[in-house]
Amino acid sequence: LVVGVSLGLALSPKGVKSEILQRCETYKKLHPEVSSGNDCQKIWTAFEQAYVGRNSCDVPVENYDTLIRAVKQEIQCNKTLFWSKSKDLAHAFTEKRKCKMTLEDTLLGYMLDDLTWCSKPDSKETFSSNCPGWTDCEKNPVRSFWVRASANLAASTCGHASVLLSASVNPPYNQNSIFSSVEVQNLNHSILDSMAAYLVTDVTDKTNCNDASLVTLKNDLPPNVEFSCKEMPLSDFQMCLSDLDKPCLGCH
Ligand code: DVN
Repeated sequence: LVVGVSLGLALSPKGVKSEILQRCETYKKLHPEVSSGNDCQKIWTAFEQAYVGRNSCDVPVENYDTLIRAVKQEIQCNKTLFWSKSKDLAHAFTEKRKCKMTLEDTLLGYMLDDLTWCSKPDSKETFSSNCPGWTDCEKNPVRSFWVRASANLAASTCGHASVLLSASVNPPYNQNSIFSSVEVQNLNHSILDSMAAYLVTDVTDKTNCNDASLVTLKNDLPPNVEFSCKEMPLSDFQMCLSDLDKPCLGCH
């Protein structure tokens, strides 16, 4: 008999706070450049005020503005790697190659990746179970956070940006995705020059860079942001993870 099996990252109420504080301190140790500007306790307070005491289907995206202001981290030009339906590949890549970084490699994304949180009216508590799922209601605390954090990353992205897309999903560029509806919409053409899409193709995939959805992506970009698309066989991508001398995704 197995009693109290915990599902994935379901944490006790105290668990969410201690997990976030611990991740914040870990990140500061791993990235000394953000260490002095960020007070993890202050970040927690700014985070919590976004959703605590609120109905968990009524947390507007703007409620995270205070948190965004509390986290101090400069986004370096040419490094942003967006992804859509390719989270594991993108994270495997940035774990090996520090020339690119995803949202979850920033302090903000690192603290919250894969966590679930919510509260309820008249409560001061944070819960990590029985919270609304991603699609249960639009203004849930988790989705609103990722929308806000994604918009912030996109707006700060400068120089050259990359996006990892998968030819195994149809369409690879989906206008309902966070990448399209939030990130592409928030790019700043006065600081961004170009965007390269890398379409990872598995052996049986038929989709290539001529796919209509990639033309849509090109057209969705702000004016004067140059677009390119490259098909990348999955085997080549895997080579990028093992042979670090191989130039990949514009990294040398
Ligand atoms: O560029 C990235 C990154 O910066 C991020 O913030 O936004 C981009 C990825 O978002 P996306 O384009 O919507 O890509 P996905 O793969 O459709 O969804 C990304 C994540 O959102 C998923 O991994 C889900 O998070 P999870 O459950 O792994 O913590 C979540 N998500 C999106 N649609 C969902 C969903 N979760 C459940 N149901 C859905 N319908």
